[in-house]
Amino acid sequence: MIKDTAEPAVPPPDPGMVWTPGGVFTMGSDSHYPEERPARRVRVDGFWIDRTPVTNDQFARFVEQTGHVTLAEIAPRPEDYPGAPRDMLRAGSMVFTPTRGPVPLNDASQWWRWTFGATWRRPLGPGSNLRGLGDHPVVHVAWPDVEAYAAWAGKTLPTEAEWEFAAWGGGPSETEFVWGTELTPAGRQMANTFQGQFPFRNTCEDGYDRTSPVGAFPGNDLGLLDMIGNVWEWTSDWYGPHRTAEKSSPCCAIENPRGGREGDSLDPALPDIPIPRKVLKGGSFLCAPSYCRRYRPAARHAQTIDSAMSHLGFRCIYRPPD
Ligand SMILES: [Ca+2]
Repeated sequence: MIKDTAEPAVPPPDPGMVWTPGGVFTMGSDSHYPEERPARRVRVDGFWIDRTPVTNDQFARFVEQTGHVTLAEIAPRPEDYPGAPRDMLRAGSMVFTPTRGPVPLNDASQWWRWTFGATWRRPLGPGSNLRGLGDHPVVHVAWPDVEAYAAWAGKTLPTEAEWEFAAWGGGPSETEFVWGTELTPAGRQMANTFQGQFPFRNTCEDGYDRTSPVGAFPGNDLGLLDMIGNVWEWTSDWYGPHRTAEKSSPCCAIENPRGGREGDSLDPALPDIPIPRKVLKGGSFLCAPSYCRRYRPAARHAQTIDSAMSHLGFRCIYRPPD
């Protein structure tokens, strides 16, 4: 039985949150990237979710009230990063930097630049600021920052299943895109993604070369904005392959899955840096047909919990108390 299909009488901590009635949907995909497999029936209980990603204005209020210092503002400790050159152990974050021309698309170091002094307040590094970006999603926030924000707001972070169900608008999940079968139906841009030739020529047919104000694109059936594109969003699930044991049987859906185990989320390619990884969802302004077709609810990405980036933000949920 699905809990909480009807909105509970007790309100969420923030009246602007959107109620997502509990339900069953197809999570994952057998038709796209391997990490999205297998498609399976999943059931989630109802919850409230932020209508938009957390904005710079909202994050500024949190910092003002709590004095929170984000991870990107703190120099990494040498003992946490054995082998890292000392001159790199300064506070900073990863900033997308377009290349001059075509580069191998399997080498993200070509367009990601570790930038000293890049923080949520200075999204492009020293000399940049938040002027005109108050209603854009906050970026350069690592996992401890989003956890601290959620605790302050009396909320929590969604699981991957909750996030994916909400991205579908709590409804059918059978088409490739939330809005149908085409990325740009009748030429209409439905989300902030990347047009042109990645990563050097962004033609900005959607109007934005980096983040966009939340709500610049159409909402889904629940009225949720920017679930797809704009910025990737943190979820609370530890990253791991969707377990085959999780594959649903014909009769039964998997109930409220909570992701993998922390110890299994480490990146096997980096054995010397055992930093666990969470699942990101939704894609960003850097998703492009030629590079990364992750502007779909089933798409997922692994992110080490200490990492902040210029295309990574979050939104919160609130589960009704038992
Ligand atoms: Ca764009």
